[in-house]
Amino acid sequence: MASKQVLAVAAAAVALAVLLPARAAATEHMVGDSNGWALEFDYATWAAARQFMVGDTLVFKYKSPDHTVVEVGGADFAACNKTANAKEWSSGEDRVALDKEGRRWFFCGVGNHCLRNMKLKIAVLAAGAPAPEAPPPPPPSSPAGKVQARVAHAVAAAVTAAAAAMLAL
Ligand SMILES: [Cu+2]
Repeated sequence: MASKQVLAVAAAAVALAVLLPARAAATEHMVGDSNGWALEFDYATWAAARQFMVGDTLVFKYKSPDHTVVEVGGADFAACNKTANAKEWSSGEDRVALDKEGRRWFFCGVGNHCLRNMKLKIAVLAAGAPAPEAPPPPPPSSPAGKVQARVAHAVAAAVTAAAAAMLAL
């Protein structure tokens, strides 16, 4: 029956799509997450929990003109020194493309906000940089391993069915 064959092919396609690892896409980093770009937030800890890659984007969200985003070099960052030629964003939703590898330093250019810790330092990794090693698959005796084995078995069955269906067409 043709509809059965179509179902088998569809099932195999779905199973394969589920199992194929998602390709890492460019990430949009909302600086400070729901806190946005604000005073009294620990951006060092926020940044330490993330990986920034070439092609990603930083989004600084805040109420303009309460804050701004200034980009400087490392020494000026450490000293909260807004240099005359520093790049400064002030839209309230500033998008900064991470278009090159290396360190980037940002702080708020308003008042003493930089001294009040409104500053962000990140390291941008090359787009092709290897991701951290994935943990080894759990042994088949663990519940997760059993589920994995069952899924693999179902996929194998679906693929076999699909192949048989295609041969029969
Ligand atoms: Cu500010």
